[in-house]
Amino acid sequence: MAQRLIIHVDLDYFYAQCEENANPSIRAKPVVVCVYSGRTLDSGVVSTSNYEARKYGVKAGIAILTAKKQLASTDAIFLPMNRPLYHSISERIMTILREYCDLFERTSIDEAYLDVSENSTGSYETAETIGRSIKKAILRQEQITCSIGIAPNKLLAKLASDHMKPNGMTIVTAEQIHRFLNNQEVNRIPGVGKKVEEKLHNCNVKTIDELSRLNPIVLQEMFGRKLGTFLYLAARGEDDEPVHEKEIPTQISRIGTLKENTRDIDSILPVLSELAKSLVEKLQDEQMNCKSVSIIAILSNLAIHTRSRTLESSAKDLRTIDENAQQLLREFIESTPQSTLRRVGVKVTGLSRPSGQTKIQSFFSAEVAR
Ligand code: DCP
Ligand code: CA
Ligand code: CA
Repeated sequence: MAQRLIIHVDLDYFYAQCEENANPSIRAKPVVVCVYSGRTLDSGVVSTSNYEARKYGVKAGIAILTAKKQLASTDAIFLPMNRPLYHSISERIMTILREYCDLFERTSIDEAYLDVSENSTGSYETAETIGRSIKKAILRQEQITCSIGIAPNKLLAKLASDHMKPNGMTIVTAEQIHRFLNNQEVNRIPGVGKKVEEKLHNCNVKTIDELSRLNPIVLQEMFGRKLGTFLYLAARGEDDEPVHEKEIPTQISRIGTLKENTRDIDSILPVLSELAKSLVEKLQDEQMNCKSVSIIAILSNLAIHTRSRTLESSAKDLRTIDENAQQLLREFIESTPQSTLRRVGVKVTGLSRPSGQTKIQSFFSAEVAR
């Protein structure tokens, strides 16, 4: 069997890069994407920023007000989050990525693991060529840069993609693991948060190298069996987590309780729309379409009723799902003159994930072989 080879892709300053592409004139300026809380004009936190803004210490999680102070001397651009834009770009990029591997696992809006063991035939050289092709394809089709890590497992691939940002590519072969990990800080290991870091610092462990010198028994005593073992192996660059193809769920639903029991359509519709919105976010996150929309009505006597309809074609947009849910609710209320609703819900079924099924790696391997 060919040795395992995993590619981890992480898109660079993702939300801010999407904004730059939507409006190229802001590209040279510091760009800050904000989550406004709405309490006062500037209250809220930074979602992300481009690398120009990062030069001023502006990064995810800091207060918008702090960012404004730090960028006061610049012509920085502050923008509200535009989730639907980032979702649709992410979705198109994930579709590109799926074509380059045997197994695919998306782990967030801007990250994915690709198991390329087979289509690279275990060769780092071929994996590197695949990495370069991925970068080229994403740049050509979406004008987005990414950072790539290539390694024998997910843990190292993730650390490698983080190693050189933005627009980097880092390869860690089995022989290079020790040198690669040596001087990195323990908090680089995914899963090592503030608490674990603090405990390790208390025993003078700051680097992964220092971590690797701790006895496994001591680690298990400090962190429990599971985390202790994970840390012991991680310090050695060992990880055998497979790249999981996420299974397609059969349905997604959202249910909410009404302020008071009612059959007044105007007071139920806003609740239903909010639920539809949250459901559509999940649907888009999962890159799925649905074929049917249902509403769930839980009456004041706790009886549960549902009404469903099949869509003309699969959809995942808010308008289609919201309009169909509203229509179903109207029909339900009209057809049940005695009913008073206590809770209401929306559900989608017939889920499918479009595209990504056509694999081009066979063509690709042929091209590499030539
Ligand atoms: N994000 C957010 N709030 C956070 C962290 C991230 O809203 N605290 C969002 C915005 C990011 C996206 O998730 O663009 C991806 O997160 P990353 O941690 O990968 O950060 P970036 O892609 O922005 O930057 P980098 O180039 O460092 O990967
Ligand atoms: Ca990123
Ligand atoms: Ca990320």
